[in-house]
Amino acid sequence: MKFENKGVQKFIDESIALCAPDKVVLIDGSEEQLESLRAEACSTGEMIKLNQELLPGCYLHRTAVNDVARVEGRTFICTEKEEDAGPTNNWMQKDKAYELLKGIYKGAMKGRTMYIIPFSMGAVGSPFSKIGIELTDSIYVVLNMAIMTRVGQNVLDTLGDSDDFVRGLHAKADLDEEKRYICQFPEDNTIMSVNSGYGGNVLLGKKCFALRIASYQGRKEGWLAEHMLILGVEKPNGETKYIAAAFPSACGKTNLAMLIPPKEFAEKGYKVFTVGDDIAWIRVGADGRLYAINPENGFFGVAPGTNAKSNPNALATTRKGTIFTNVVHNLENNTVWWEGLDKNPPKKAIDWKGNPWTEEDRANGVKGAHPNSRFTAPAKNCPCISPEFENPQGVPLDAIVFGGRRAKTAPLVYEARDWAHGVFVGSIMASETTAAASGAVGVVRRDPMAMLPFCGYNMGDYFAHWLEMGEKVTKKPKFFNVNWFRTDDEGHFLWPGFGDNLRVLDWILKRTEGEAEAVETPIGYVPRPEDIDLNGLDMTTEDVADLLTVDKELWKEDAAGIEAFYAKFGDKLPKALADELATLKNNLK
Ligand code: OXD
Ligand code: MN
Repeated sequence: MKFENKGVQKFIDESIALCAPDKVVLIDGSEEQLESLRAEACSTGEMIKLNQELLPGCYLHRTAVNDVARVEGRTFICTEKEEDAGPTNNWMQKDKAYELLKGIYKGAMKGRTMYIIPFSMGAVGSPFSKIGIELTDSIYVVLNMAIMTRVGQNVLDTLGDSDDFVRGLHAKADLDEEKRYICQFPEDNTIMSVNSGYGGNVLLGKKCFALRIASYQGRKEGWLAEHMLILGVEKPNGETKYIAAAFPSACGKTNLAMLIPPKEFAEKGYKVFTVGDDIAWIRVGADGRLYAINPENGFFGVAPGTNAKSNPNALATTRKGTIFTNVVHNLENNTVWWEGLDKNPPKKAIDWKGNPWTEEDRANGVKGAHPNSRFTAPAKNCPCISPEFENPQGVPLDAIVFGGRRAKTAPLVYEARDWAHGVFVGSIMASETTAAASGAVGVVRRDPMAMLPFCGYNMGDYFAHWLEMGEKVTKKPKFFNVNWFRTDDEGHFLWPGFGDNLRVLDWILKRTEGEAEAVETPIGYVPRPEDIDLNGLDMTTEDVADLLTVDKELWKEDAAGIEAFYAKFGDKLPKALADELATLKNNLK
């Protein structure tokens, strides 16, 4: 196969020589080609075509049972020097990693087809966008990438003879867990992923490129790649303000991005629009404001718990052109089901492992869908997709929000004093482990900016990069921290969450406009209870007061935890953050 771009040619030739596929196919982005691949995947059992009347264009796929989630323990940042990966990443020396991986990839595509996927993260040709080429031996990967990214010949045309593209090589190999590696080589714009077929490990545009490689590129080039949703709030006066928000995995990012305003807010004229649910690329505009795009073109969302109440927009998004992975196959009407979809699990069904899912299984609490089962759905299906979704210049940010899952420590919302304090607030983000995960309950896991598993370089340098960005932003957004998960002493959530989170976003936006009150506390500005609009909510200002308290003793404990966490970074910890910690401790005296 001939390519005009010499770098592309070299990458493909070398990968073919290494993996030895029987056949090589270029993905041109045409519907005819994708349709023939869907048919081929159905003929081999790799996918199941679902009821085309109820779910047009939808398919079901099951991964191997040992291959159902991202594997952080087998994810590596491969650089020349260990210091450049930093204390929070797994590191492999890059030449050693290439050598190890080449042994595993050798001949891995014998008897298989290699697909060449040229893809763009961000609208093709946008100044924010970046190009990648993923080589894979999986039709499932091709079809998912065609939903999650912009794929096809026009991407190669846009690349021209530039060498600025990310090289991604994925081989399923034997799905051997012991030889599963997800390796990022940020210094070489290269990703190698082998022995997995699970989305987060193999859709290389997502976590591997758009976060790990892109965060490294962003540092070099002066921008930010963040694990953030982007949403627009249209206010009753018709103006739309944009918020980017970072939360650790499984804290409801997709739900917040697709929020349905409470009735009283909708009646006043509030509307919420989704720009992105997982990743934001953020640059400084000519006017000194921050602008963000969502580099993805679809949603790779967790299915269980998604329903007509929790997230009707996400559910509607999955009703056509969607690939479901590891959910229940409802044999009654050839559709899909998952825990939390509704109260009517199908009587005739196949579980995510491919076995009959019986009445007895259900009675014994055996789950039909894997807890990390997913939908891959086109963004354009989303009823509340932002009219600015394709805007090549991105949307201007008025607020940056961080959040975590804290039972007591963090109040419902607080505002940082300035940029450096905002970076501090992001850097101390944390969640407490819940009973749902294995291991001890209530253990604090620090996850700075929700980037712990996704930062492609030393996190101390990442903090410094955030601080430096502030110097270039002359019209700064404000920073906030939210916590939807505060509980009473019996462990009941104190805040209703979901659509009612708009009541908190409303205070946030009013603060950015200088239109809402707050009181200063040792940790930052907190609203007075009466500043949160409770109209239509069965809660009193006293209830909200409970959500807004800042307990100095708990914060003293937290400050000690932050100090221990910061110690990991040694002299890479920026002085500005050490100063912020000192200020916090002083404020708590
Ligand atoms: C995701 C994650 O899949 O953050 O988006 O784990
Ligand atoms: Mn994510």
